[in-house]
Amino acid sequence: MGLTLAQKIIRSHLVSGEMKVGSEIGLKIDQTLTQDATGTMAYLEFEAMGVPRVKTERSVAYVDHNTLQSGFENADDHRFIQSEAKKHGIYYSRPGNGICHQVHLERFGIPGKTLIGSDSHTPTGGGIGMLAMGAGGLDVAVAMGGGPYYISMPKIVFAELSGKLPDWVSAKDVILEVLRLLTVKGGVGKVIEYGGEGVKTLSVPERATITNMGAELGATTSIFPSDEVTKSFLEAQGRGKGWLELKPDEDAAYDETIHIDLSKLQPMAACPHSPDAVKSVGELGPVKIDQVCIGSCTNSSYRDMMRVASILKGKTVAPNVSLTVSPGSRQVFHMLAENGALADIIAAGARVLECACGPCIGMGQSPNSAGISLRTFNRNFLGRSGTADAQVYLVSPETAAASAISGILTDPRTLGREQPIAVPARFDIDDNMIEAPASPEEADSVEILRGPNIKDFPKTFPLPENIQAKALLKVGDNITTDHIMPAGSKILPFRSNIPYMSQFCFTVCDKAFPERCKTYGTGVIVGGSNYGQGSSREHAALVPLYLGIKAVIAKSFARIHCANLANAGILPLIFANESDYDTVDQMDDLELPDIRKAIAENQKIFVFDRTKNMRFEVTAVLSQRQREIVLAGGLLDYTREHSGN
Ligand code: MIC
Ligand code: SF4
Repeated sequence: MGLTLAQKIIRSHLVSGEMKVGSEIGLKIDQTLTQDATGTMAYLEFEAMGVPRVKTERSVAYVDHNTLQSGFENADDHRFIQSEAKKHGIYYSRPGNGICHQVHLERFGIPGKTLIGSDSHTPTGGGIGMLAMGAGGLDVAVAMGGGPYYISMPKIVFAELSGKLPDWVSAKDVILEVLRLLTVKGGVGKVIEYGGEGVKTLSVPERATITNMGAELGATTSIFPSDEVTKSFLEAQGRGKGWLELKPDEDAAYDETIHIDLSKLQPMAACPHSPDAVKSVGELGPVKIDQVCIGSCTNSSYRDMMRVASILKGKTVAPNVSLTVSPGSRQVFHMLAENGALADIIAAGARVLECACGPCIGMGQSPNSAGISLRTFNRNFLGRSGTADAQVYLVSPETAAASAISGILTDPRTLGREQPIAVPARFDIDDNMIEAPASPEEADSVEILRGPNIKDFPKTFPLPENIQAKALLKVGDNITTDHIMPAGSKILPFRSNIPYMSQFCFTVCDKAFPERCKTYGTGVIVGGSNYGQGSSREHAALVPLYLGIKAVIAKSFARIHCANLANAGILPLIFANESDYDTVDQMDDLELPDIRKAIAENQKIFVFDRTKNMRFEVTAVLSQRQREIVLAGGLLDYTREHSGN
């Protein structure tokens, strides 16, 4: 039996385990990336491991998230990351050079290689045929040190594309359709592998929009074949040498198949507050809007920006709308400036922002009270924009630009004939904002610049013999890491200061949660299905660790967060019978007797609810390796124990 494309890359990088769906496999990692909001912690962890120089083929540190410098913290962290990169053999993409995923695709990605990044949208690299996955900072630190990255062997879903997109319908509408079909948990444990005749009609940036937002499906990653289209993209980036053809075997067997006829798609929008609450723009009708934000790692390529510029040309943004535009990279930004498209964007009244994540992560541009914001981004979780009662819709650049002019949600197909936007034969190539690391000889003399904002890693504990704690919080389904550890301009600068961050933990759901944790000292969280979906931020595990959380009992977990919990030494447990979720209440007294023994010996685990006088069974979502990690008190302790440091 033949292999799918993802299976071929897995096989060529397999260092441990068996390629049997659901079993843990270890993969050799060729490239890593970090961004600044997760990077500070990842480099502290890398330092703690004591490896002097990265062992990957290429590691890159980007600064793109925390770019609003309203105090010393972010600037200090940038300098810290810059010095870490220089010392340890990592390329450093300076602030202003662009969003990690966009720049990595342009300048570093290579078909057939493995990439992990401390950001959940790392699968953007699947647009050029990489096996690219989001991971917690600690896992990225281990990979930088030459260690494998562990995942459960995924199922492979064949997403067969046929036809060609109609005018004004674009890649964003494709992935919104996939989200409508599969939902935010439909991709858990799966790789979405695109194929079929429709693939060749999509450019690399369009493919990257689709793989980027595969993160919202909860998928391990998404991947496109590497074909002639990939080759021309890499050649236009002056990197044609890295190209190789990659496709599945003729007789590859897939676990599931979905079909999408591109020619039948229409402009779509994900409604508040979930990326899978998808409706067609036509169905939603002329919703009056207050803000439009164009950019983010999903939709900020040269192609997208040129499309936006062509729609805005000669028009003015509606008086009721504030329009922001953030190009994805300095390469894109510079090309828009050179060819005059930027002038069209400025003349229309757009508020042009630097090439960074910006409003996508609540770094400024929060909408007005109860404001309706259309965004070309990938997440519209409650409160993420920085305005608690804002209503965020996720749309394509075409829909966003058309609506910015009309002031109401507008189907771009009303704009007349679409002019094609060609992928340039040559992009503007200039890596002057990417700093190379010091040579191994010079590395010793590089001083690490550490600001006062950097506080210690939270204290870890080996798994105790017994856990006795209250259920300090009970939450429902699809809890995101933005609920657990909110982001935004006020909190993000403190990513290396866990004690400070702890006062915001879960406050989106329950303002009193951090205080309650302090009062009781230890606790357990009870969650619904897909607990921890969304970002890769390990802070959503490290902060609960700091607050004394010993276990999370949920109906199911999102992949990256589940790994982050284990890495932090917190037990991820699932209800053996989901109906038991209904019987446990917040503040019930729970007991997990002999839990250390049960984890070590892989025995059945029972939780005693002393308040209800009942017991229920749970299962630990842990591989044998992760059991040892949790017993040791987390991945750092485990790594130290195993390396003898
Ligand atoms: C996000 O989009 O939520 C982020 C901010 O990029 C996160 C990483 C982080 O929290 O720093 C992600 O997607 O992993
Ligand atoms: Fe940045 Fe938004 Fe992309 Fe996250 S989703 S990497 S915040 S642009």
